[in-house]
Amino acid sequence: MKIFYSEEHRKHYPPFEVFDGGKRVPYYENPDRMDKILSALKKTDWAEFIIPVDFGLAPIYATHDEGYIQFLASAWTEWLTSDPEIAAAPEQNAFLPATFALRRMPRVPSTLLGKAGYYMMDLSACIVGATYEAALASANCALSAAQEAVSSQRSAFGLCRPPGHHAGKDYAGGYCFINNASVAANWLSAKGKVALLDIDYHAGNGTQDIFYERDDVLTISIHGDPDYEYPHYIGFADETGAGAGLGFHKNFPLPKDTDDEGYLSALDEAITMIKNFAPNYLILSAGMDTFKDDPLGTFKVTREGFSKIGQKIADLNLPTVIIMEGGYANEALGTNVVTLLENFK
Ligand code: OKP
Ligand code: ZN
Repeated sequence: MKIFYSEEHRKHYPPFEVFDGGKRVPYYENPDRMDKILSALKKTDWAEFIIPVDFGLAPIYATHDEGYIQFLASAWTEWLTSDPEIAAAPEQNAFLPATFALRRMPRVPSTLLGKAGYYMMDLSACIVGATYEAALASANCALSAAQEAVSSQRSAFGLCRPPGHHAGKDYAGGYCFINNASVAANWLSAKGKVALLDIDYHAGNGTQDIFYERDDVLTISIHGDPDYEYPHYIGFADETGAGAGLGFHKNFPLPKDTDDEGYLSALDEAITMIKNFAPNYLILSAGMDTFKDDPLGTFKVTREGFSKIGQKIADLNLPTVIIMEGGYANEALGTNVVTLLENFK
């Protein structure tokens, strides 16, 4: 299987994130995640690593707001040049807002800090010097995997970091800056009919936002109920699309402690919906944080569970663009990714 991967992510490693209750903790979404996945893939006899092609900014702007992307591109440098304390110790710092635009007031602020609270939904998507370049390279991994699916009509893997599914049209959040899966899905939607299935533990709010009014891309997310879980405000069962897109979005909010059996029964329903939609391509937002030992999840999915999940999705028999999202149980992450991917090779 062709695996699109770039080393650009490595320097996007903020020295902290602001966690629940305002606690400063080490960055969960760290480069070690990729090392664990790489080393597990390298032990197989089917992983073929390829450096992604640069698709330029056009497919990014086709999915995201221009002002938002320009904010991502310049925020760190503006921050650094605005404060000598930051400039003196850039590696100990990361850029975050301290205010948030209450219920998205419509005026885009003119200042850096105003923009930050407008374009960011939480305190986990820290911006550092390497963030923008890493986010672009990550999107190029997704786009390259999509292009490979078109030309070979086989499945391909975008080993993306940073992840993407929490990034909306004009906001960052949940370790995500550019919505890799959505950028790829939008690009792919010009080549055929696309369904996007998000199996990350957290609701794919960004993907939901981007495709909510569209009927040409079916989006489905299976996740911890936002009633108790991040992102808290979106991902409920009654959110099913709007306008032309009504009926083309589906959320499966699941209870705490969901095990293989509970997960697989929701997945069966999702798969039936995808079959009825009859797409030419599938994008799979593959987060492994449903795993029983994940520090950010409450589900109890096992390694055998990932094998069955992969099998059921692969049985759709569609060229599938698998996009890496979350997964923070680093010691098991490599094995879990290989277990899922094996079904698509
Ligand atoms: C990103 B992805 C939970 C705090 C959550 C952000 C989580 C982002 C998850 N108590 N902080 O979907 O894996
Ligand atoms: Zn997640």
